[in-house]
Amino acid sequence: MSQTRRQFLAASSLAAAASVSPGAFASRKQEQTAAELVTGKDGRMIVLKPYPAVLETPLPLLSEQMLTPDALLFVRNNSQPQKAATMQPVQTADWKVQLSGLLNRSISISLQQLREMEMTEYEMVLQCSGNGRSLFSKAAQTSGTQWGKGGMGNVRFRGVRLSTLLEKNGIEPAAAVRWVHASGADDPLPEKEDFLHSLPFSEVIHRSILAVDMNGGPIPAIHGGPVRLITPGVYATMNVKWLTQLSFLAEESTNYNHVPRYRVPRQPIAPGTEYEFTLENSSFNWNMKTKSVLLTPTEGTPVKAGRTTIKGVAFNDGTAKLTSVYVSLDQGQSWSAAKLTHSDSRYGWTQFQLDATFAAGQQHIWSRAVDEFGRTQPLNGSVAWNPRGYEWNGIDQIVVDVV
Ligand SMILES: Nc1nc2c(c(=O)[nH]1)N[C@H]1C(S)=C(S)[C@@H](COP(=O)(O)O)O[C@H]1N2
Ligand SMILES: [Mo]
Repeated sequence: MSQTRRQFLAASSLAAAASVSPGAFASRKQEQTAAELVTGKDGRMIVLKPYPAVLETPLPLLSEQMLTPDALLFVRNNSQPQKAATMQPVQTADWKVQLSGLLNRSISISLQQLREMEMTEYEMVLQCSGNGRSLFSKAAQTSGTQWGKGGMGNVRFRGVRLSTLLEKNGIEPAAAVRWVHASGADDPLPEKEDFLHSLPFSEVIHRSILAVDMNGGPIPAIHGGPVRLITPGVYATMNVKWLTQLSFLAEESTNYNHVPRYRVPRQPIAPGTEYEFTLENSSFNWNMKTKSVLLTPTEGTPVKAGRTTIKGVAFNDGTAKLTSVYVSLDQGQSWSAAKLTHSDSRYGWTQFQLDATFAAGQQHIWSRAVDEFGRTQPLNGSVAWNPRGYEWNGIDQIVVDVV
């Protein structure tokens, strides 16, 4: 066990009561609510997996506010520290992040040192790259947890910019550095590797932060506290939780969580095609694709005939502003521009809404976002089908019963 992992265990006494061992679920899987699995989570969340915890947010609950409340933020863990099943912060002052690799010197930064440095805050969409995976599976089965559309939220992370951290400590990466390998203090499941991703150095040096706060307080244990590497605009898998190690290297990692997992083929493939992922023939989940998601009405929940307000959210990778979200009530024959409420942050999501009048029967509702680069959503999201079902961004299409 690593030093930091021991610190984590020692520090998490608050969480001890809530922690559950990996094998404990076989017979009572269905009985445990999200609130029982992760102390402080809202009991209305959808439990996709008990351990490591995977919790999805019901869509209507995301429509009620711009910033997603902590208790409703989705959870996705491949592995997690044993005692992390809580929204409590990890009370440890002696947490350390090692910086090593092709640097003029290696150092170890403590949580306390981080907290004393200049901070940057991002309001940003956190979205699992597997969000919407079950929609790909309609074209051909994909592997992995079959997410609906609620593996996303809009939150604020605050922390120290990577560039600031290096400068203030007199650290100079060698010219050969291309990648930053980030890893956390998870306890991997048997036979699995530690969680690690390589991030492109040139892109993250000014954009990424070593975050210590989320939504105004210390990052909750389940969301990766006390220190999480945060890069706004990218898929959430790259936001490594329980950060303990950053290595500055010339080569990209071949850790199993970086290849073959969390990658998509560089060229389109037909649904159902098998694919041997390599670093060369595939891209790691990175900048988020332009996307809109209808939140209310919600599929499966009948609505009353008459006036209704359609609500949803839209976002992209933060490199261009969202210009429009169009809504169609007739399966794409005609489209109306929805009213937009932008976040103050380029990385936050945009809320959209449109008033409509529904007659009794089946009502189709579609939504499509467009940004300043002209990037939008494909009519058939499965043109981007990939074996692990990442990066769904098809035009959102739902049918609701009007009664
Ligand atoms: N250390 C570590 N970081 C991790 C993961 C993990 O399993 N271990 N899962 C990643 C994935 S796939 C996602 S979608 C996000 C989920 O973040 P959240 O649980 O805070 O919503 O964390 C990412 N960071
Ligand atoms: Mo994810």
